[in-house]
Amino acid sequence: MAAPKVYRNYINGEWVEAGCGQTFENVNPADKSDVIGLFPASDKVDADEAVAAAQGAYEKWRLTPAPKRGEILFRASQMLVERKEELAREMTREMGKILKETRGDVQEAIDMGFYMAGEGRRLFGQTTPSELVNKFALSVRMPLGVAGIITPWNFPMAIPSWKIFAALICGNTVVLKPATDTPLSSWNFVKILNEAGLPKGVLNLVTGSGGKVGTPLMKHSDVKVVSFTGSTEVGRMVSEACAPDFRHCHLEMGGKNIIIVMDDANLDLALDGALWGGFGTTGQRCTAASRVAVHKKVYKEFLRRFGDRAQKLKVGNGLDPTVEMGPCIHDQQRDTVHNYVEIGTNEGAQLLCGGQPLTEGEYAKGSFYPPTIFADCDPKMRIAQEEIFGPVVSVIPFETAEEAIEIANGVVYGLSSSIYTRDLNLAFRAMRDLYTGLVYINAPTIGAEIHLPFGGTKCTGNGHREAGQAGLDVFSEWKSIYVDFSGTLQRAQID
Ligand code: UN1
Repeated sequence: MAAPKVYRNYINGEWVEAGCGQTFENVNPADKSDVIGLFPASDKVDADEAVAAAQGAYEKWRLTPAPKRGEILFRASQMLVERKEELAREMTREMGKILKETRGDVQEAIDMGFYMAGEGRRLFGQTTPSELVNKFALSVRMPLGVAGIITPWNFPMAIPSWKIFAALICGNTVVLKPATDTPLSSWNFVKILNEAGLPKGVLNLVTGSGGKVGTPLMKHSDVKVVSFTGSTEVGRMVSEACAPDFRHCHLEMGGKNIIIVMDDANLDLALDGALWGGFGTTGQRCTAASRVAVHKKVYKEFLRRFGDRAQKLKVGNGLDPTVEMGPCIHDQQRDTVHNYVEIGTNEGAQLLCGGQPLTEGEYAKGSFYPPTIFADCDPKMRIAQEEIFGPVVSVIPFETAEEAIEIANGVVYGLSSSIYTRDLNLAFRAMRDLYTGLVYINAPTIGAEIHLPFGGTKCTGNGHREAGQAGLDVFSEWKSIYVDFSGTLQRAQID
């Protein structure tokens, strides 16, 4: 077998090894013998160098007209379009999700690129009358400086793109630390952006572990905003690292999302939604529908059909076009999933299907787990409360819409929720009362589009949103400007 390709960090316009010379393997979760490449196992020295490069490039980039910054983003997005298929294939190989989904992941980056490129000619502020005569008032967005961006493995290009495109268009420079399980997609993304014409130092890439690269990055006093997507534990660390000197941070963490199926729902549609929401991306989305609450009147029928269809989903290597669900990201994640299945069984939930790792034949090569459904769950069970991040759905029976909404809101997270009903009044009540950052009516909990705010309430986030206009708020600060052309002293609130 050919030796795996060796990749490098990208710092100040150069491809460089980690200072310590160490590397780590990027392995295909569908076939662990397939080593995709060796990536720099960087540490604080490399992170500091990248921050210094980004700091050095900041002043010039800040003063580059936003429409010019937008042109580079536009070019990069066009290059993503041209290379979409190859980028998606490489992503499936390193992350495992099926090709249709990795194409979607690249598409999400393309959409965000074009959207933010357009922002180069908008970045709207306000112009507004002053309360005083011959005085002019306006507000403008200003960039923050160096942005430290720490991204997860489940959306290896989309999530870096949400953060990086927004950061760059606002005039910040960036150091990206991607997940160790999926560095190739970030490497591809950074390469394309630089080929599109970013000046050196504006976007830097440092691969390596959270402890060795993420921690020094989040603690660095020159990193003026940290944007992080990942676990609640690490999110808390980011928050604490930024708190002492009030550097900004944007956190996007866990979810325990729900689909509510009412007795008047179109059951075929609800089943399609529950399967896609629960088992799409092997359940490894923050937005995954890991809970399905079903009205008692349709509970039995829904459960029977849900179990039948879940069992028929074809699990395997995502590069095979007939496969519907790929592997877990690695064995450790699969063990976590299986551990939760044991917890659920001990809690008294009824295992309807799945529940054992897939280890025979071709499956032995990778980290596979089948679609798994627990029936008759109590909403307080751990499997109905905690994020599992795998193909496990907990089904909860209920009797009234009020009860369903209480169940929906009765978790520490608040990312996404959904209701299937034909009752317009109830749909509007749900839109008002579901306390999540995303609400879907007659659609599953996944599938957010890039031009609306994305994020969640409670332990899912820290009050910020990314994507759309809200994403600009993470990477800029408002400056209100008053121009007095009266030639006299005018006192606001007094004269
Ligand atoms: C995530 O799960 O971390 O709405 C992001 C969705 C995708 C993004 C998911 N557009 O499911």
